[in-house]
Amino acid sequence: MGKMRTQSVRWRAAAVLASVLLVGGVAACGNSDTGGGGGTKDDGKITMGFSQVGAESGWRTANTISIKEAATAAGIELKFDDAQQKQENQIKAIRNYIQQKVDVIAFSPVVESGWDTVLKEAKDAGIPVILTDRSVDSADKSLYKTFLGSDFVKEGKLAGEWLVEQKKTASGPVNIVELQGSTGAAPANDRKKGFAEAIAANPNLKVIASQTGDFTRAGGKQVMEQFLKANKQIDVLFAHNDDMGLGALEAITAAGKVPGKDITIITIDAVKDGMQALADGKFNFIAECSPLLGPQLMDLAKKVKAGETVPARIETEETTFTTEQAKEALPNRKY
Ligand code: GYE
Repeated sequence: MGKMRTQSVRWRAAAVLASVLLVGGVAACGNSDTGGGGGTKDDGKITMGFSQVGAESGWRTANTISIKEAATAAGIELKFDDAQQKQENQIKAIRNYIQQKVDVIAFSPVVESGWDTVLKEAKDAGIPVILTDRSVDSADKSLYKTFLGSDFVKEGKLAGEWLVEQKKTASGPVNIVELQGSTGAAPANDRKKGFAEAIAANPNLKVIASQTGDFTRAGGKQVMEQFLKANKQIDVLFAHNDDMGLGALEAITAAGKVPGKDITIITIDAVKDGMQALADGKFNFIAECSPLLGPQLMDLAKKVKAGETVPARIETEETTFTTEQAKEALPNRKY
């Protein structure tokens, strides 16, 4: 099992590398879409303006590193902006990139709604946009070229299905508290939805409290403290990411309860600290969400710049982990 996983990860890495090399070659020989008439006005060098959500979690840190490293490896000049979890900062950054006439704009939208105007501005300026990690709810799909990222509904479902299986013999109510991600963010909306759909299979499973912890450790700790104060019996915590779960561990321990035993803990992401908590038995289950989107993003940028059509949706490959699987995977975990 461990070997097969490692092999498939290696195979995937090799495939990504091969496609990067291949596309790199194509882009280098192809016409520039700005030169016209087969001219080679530019030297094939691509400038990407990237607007990142923030630095709220271990996932985000790993994602930022992946994007910066992949840009360097692909020979793409990267302009990078950290929006500190604020949509207005992202809009500002995107407008700057439009003014600077970058070749491609990529961004991970902090929330789903409210992007039409700025996306239209990019389109009118002839600058292609790639959505990465999180998507937008714009009805006009021509406002962006593609969306590269995870299926967040599926992640929530996998988390819920595991719980349904664990509690299938429960004869009475199972009280669940939920730590939601940032309000309005696609992964918060979708993980909530997927989880709710899955646990509907057993009417004993009830979400008795659900609040945002903003995807941060501090948020997770603070909201879990409130949950513990307000609710006598909490059987399960579902946290929309590892960081909030890690923050909640402190609150649970401080309340004199044993995480992973008195309260079953399910999270999403599978970053190193989360995997360690799972291996230690403090978490019980993690649905993986891969932050290593950099190489595929650069590959897409080259294709889009070369005028190639790309799939409208590219889904990240992911898995799930139990304590045993976390112990096995941890030594090779990259982030
Ligand atoms: O799960 C969380 C981060 O958008 C998938 O954002 C990402 C989420 C990730 O802050 O840890």
